[in-house]
Amino acid sequence: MERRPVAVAPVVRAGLRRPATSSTAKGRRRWWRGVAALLVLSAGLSHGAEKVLVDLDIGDDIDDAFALALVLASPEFEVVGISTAWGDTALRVRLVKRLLHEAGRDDIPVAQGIVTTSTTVFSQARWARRRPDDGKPVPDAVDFLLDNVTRMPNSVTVLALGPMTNLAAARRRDPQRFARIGRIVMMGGSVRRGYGRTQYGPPGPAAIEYNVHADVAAAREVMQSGVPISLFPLDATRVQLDDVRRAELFARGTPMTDALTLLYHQWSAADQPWASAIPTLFDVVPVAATIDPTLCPTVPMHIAVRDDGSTVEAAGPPGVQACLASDGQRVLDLLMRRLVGDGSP
Ligand SMILES: [Ca+2]
Repeated sequence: MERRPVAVAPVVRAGLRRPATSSTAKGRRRWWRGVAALLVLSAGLSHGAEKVLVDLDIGDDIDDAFALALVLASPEFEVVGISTAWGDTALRVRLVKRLLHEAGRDDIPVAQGIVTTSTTVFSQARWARRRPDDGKPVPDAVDFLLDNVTRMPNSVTVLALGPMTNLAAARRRDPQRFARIGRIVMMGGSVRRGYGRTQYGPPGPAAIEYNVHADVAAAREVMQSGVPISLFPLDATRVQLDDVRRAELFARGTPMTDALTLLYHQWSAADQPWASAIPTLFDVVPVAATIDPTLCPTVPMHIAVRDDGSTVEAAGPPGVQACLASDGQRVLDLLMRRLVGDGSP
């Protein structure tokens, strides 16, 4: 199982080294102190999962559902909460709650983001509506974000997998508290490569990417916020879930893979502009790369967000760490191992 490399403090390693004079009482004490320090460190690491808050526009395109499934299947993450972004955020809450229920994770809080006008097809709306509204109050996503980063300053990673409307609103409401976000891992933008139906032809030119285009001002504001940002643009995220992997995943028969199967079929049958049998798992890439950064190495860049939503390299201090090329096959292998190969009945 992949884990983020963890730097063991040199002092502990040094303390563990059995001293040459171990026959002396002093040497034995030092050795046991080293063992004790390692035990304490190990206990800490077992609880050292990365705190993540996932902000996503699940329900339109299908990649958010796969990304959330990967988050939930990965012990590297402690999910602080999930907030819904863009369009009918209340129905997205119902979708997330149903998915969490299927996964046995009703304990994870779900917050509702800002409702916006959206012309994008909510392809998985029927699955979402099957979850009755439980009538429980749903926290506001902006308050939820600010409250969490206040409670856990500089230690929450926000996985931003949709338009950045909620994040920008949080910054406008309270820039000081917003600055306590540990980092933002963002799917968005297009630097040198754009959309395209094949991964084997010449790369398409940079394009205007959906998450940025949906709310250009918000994307610009978040990118310029000074919070550390890892950016995963179209260049790195056009990873397609092929037929062979889909067949194995959909036949797996866990509650989560069953849910993904139904969501996939609603998505692929919907009357939407990206109609295709093959999902492109944009949002899975930033999640996978947070688990294993070697899947999508980043370089420092200065990205300017233009008024039309294009994101271009520009002169200036590097504001983001951007990944421009991912290892798509390894990303898919990670996803499949986590969703299919977990050994559960
Ligand atoms: Ca998304």
